[in-house]
Amino acid sequence: MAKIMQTELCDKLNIEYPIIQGGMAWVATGELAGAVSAAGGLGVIGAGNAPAETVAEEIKKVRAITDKPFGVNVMLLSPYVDDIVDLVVKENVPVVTTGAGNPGKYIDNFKKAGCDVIPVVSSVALAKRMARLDITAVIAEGGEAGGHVGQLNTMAMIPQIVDAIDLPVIAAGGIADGRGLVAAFSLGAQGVQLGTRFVCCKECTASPAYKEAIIKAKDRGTVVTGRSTGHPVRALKNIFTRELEKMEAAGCDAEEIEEYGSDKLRKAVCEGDVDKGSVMAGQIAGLVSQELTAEEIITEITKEAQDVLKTLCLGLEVENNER
Ligand code: TUI
Repeated sequence: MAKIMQTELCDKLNIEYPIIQGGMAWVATGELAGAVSAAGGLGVIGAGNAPAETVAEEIKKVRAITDKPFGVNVMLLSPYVDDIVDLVVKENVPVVTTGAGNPGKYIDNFKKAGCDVIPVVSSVALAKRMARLDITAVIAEGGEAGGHVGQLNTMAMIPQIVDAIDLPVIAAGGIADGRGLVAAFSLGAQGVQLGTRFVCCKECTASPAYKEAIIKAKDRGTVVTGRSTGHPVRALKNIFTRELEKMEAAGCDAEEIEEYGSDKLRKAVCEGDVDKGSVMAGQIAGLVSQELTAEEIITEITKEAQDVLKTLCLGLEVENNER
């Protein structure tokens, strides 16, 4: 493996490749996380709104697949968040990523269990606030990402966060291949988090219809709804998002909109209802064209990144010789 792939982040997390799998609610089960970790990346179970017993089963599944490091994503808006934190600590889960809030009050618990904590942030201000905590890195997630998103885009946000904090930064949002990985390195990131690409992974247990909808999606296939409620979410355009847009345009109150959106992700992921369910996916869905195994995805990305770097270096050599 080329040394450039082995970033300080890889050493800290004890992983081979600086590729983290997004901890997507309902999608990121033990099967997916185990496959990604076994392939040398960091697989992450998405706790979402699931109760602790469910997440405990997923942890067991990962441990049956691999003894390599893995993570659990703690979604801080979950009604079970306290139970999930207790579970992660009890199970000595090596890495915790957090989303949709500030994990500050749980950090002491995580550190007692030796967890590496990696919060997701969506602005420089949030990154600076998190950097005061005892954390290992941050995931800076741009608005190209699927699911709950912030306002900034990856390209503009990553270098600003890299300059603002003294911790490794993992880039997320709009990345699905080796070109994206090299771009992230260029912006100063030490790794990438991929969500949409790993939905279309053979080991991912999401419904075939969900995967097919991503594979069929084009560049303009996603939309952000829910800005009026303060919980903007990016998903594939369908009957569900059009209905939400209508409700927002009609000035429906936040409670009614949140109520309409509830349980729709499960409907799409588990039941395969990609018309009336929420098919959360990032803008890079248009680039995802086939279902591969986790190992094939990681091998393809790292090989492509090395080829891109070689081409760039050759270009520089030619330019130097011409001078
Ligand atoms: O969390 C995500 N993506 C998600 S969570 C999710 S489940 C859900 N569904 C509907 C509504 C809400 C959640 C689907 N996709 N990404 C990580 C992320 N975290 N993006 C942005 C943030 C974030 C936002 C605010 C992180 C911290 C934060 O802090 C606010 C504060 O000041 O405490």
